[in-house]
Amino acid sequence: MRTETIIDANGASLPEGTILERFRCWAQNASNDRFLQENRKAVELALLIREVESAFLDLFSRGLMNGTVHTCIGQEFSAVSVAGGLTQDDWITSNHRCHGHFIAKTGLWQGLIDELMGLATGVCKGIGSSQHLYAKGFLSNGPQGALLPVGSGIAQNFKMKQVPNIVASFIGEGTLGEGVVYEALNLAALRSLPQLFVCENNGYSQSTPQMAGVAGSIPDRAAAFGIRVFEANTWQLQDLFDTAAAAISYVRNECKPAFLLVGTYRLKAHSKGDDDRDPAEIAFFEEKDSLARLVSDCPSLGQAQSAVRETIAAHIESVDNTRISAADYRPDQLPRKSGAKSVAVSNERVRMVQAINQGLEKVLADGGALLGEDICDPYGGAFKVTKGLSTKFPDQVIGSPISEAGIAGMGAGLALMGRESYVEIMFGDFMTNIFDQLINNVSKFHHMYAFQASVPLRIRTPMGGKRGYGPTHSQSLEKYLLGIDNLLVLAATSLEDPRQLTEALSGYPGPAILLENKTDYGRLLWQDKPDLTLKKLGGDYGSLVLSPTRRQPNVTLVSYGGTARELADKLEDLFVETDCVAELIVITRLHPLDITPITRSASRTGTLVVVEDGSCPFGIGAEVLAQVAEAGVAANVCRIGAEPVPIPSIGELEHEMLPTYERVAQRLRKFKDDLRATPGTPRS
Ligand SMILES: Cc1ncc(C[n+]2csc(CCOP(=O)(O)OP(=O)(O)O)c2C)c(N)n1
Ligand SMILES: [Mg+2]
Repeated sequence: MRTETIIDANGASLPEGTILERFRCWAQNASNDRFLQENRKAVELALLIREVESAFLDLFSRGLMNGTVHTCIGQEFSAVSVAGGLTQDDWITSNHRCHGHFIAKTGLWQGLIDELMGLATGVCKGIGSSQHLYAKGFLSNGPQGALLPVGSGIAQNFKMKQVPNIVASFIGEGTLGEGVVYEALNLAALRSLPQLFVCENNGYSQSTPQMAGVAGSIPDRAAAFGIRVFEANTWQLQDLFDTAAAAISYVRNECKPAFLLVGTYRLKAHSKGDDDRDPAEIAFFEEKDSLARLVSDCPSLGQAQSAVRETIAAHIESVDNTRISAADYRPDQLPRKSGAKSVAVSNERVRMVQAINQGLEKVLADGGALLGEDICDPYGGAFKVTKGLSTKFPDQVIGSPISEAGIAGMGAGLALMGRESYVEIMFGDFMTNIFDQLINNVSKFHHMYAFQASVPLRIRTPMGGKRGYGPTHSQSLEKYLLGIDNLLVLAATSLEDPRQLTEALSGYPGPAILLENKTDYGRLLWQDKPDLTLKKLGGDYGSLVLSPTRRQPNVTLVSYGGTARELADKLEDLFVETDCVAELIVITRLHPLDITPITRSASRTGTLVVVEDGSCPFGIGAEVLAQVAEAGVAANVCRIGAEPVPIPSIGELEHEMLPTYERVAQRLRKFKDDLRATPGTPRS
């Protein structure tokens, strides 16, 4: 640790270990005289960025803009040096401090201004505003680190297409605290992806100085993955531009990731006005600011700055104040229609696991990608669903390290580039690890990027217990995954050939989750039984209805996935044991739910029982019953699910905690007894 005392411009001493102490030697030694002569355009671009952002601060201070704004004033040359080396077909993924990256890459400064003003002429129709920008070759998002694996996916797509393009992914040094950063670095290094990680170290993460937020060495982090590190700063401009160019050509020519660490300083507050930094420190860097110095040393640049300022002001004066309407904004990508016709289901004699495998093979044959942990041959996945696929499609089946968020993001990047991508999460329990990708990235891209982006990503995962795997490998977490905007959730069941689902999904532009069930994998697909009729209702992902052929149903039983199959297998036993003649409605599309077949059946039987795999509170049953009530159907209702406790490994105890056939039958008997004790009106 250096102990040199820092004296500010007024002779006051600053505490040791400050950012000023760390960064000032770069700023002090700067000399950019020759840089301007050869890089006039780059300097003018930096000026444009600064003037646009200065206009933003002005508009915000006058209450003419909504939300927030993070300016890169003082850091502009970082964006300009990197974007200058990129082609139109290269991509940038960026963060909250994205205006400089955006203007430098796309040139769309007017659309950016309109965006922040919330106008329909904005690059994202005013929907995303400052942090959520999209244009060909560019996307930014606010959650720190979340776009890094998406960038890895875009880079993976370039590699698969064998085009010489690269992705530059910007983060700040504070974001080095996020785990997903390391997942992306690892994935990019392992897969040798053309991705340049650009870390803009401005010494602060919001209010937290680097010393309090980043332990150890920044370059050593990337080097530990075998990633080549380049370092420069925004005070030595020639070196910055040379280093950025060298890093870009390394990534492009070697098709390998690199890490570019750019020392810099933001001269304005973190966002609009939050700044607790030492004013003497800010004054020091203002005085050393490369752009201001170039302008003050060069009168013609000063004139250029005034001209840009006027052009921006004129643009702001002349904007068209039209805003996107609610009607234009509202539509999502989710399928909601259900067809009126139903068809009899007749399945091939094949096991569920093979049928899923064949569905995935078709996806790959059509150019899709498959990512997951341990999915490659000879292992073929923890449940053997992907067996043989990596041998047949070695370039499209990507075995990954244990990085659920990383591969979900990578799948999103591939999907964003138009490649249908399936990601296998080995156990449904680990869907928790991909929540940020689901909620803040893939489900949002379509709307927040003003309908310019679609993400045909499919996340497949086995849910469920009854195999003794214990508390963290047996859960049915679907209730946490349902109701996410613009995220389709399907539940496969061995009652129906799962290829129907993968085939229907191949034409679906949005993101989807495909839930499978561990107990279902080994089952033969449902085969006709004498006294039961299985029909599939029309429309994509239509529900299934299993009805008794000779008796009149007196209970509507609703379930999905492997449990639905278990109940279907025992429907006759259920009658014998409980006197319930059940019509079983099997929901395939869990979200958005098609309530019609359920209301139709429940209004005939007068009794509705929902069986879900997870625990009942705030679950699928609650949603079904709410929608049935809203539809005005009166019925006696009952929910059956797992006990609200972690699932134990002990065989017998596990079965007591889960909605097995035995527990469903037991609960139904009690329900009927209760109804007999209080006859009369339906209890919904
Ligand atoms: C996951 C997440 N956590 C917290 C925030 C709130 N936040 C926005 S910017 C920021 C600081 C980021 O610091 P750094 O990565 O150094 O970038 P800089 O702002 O310095 O450019 C924080 C904490 C966020 N956007 N995302
Ligand atoms: Mg920072």
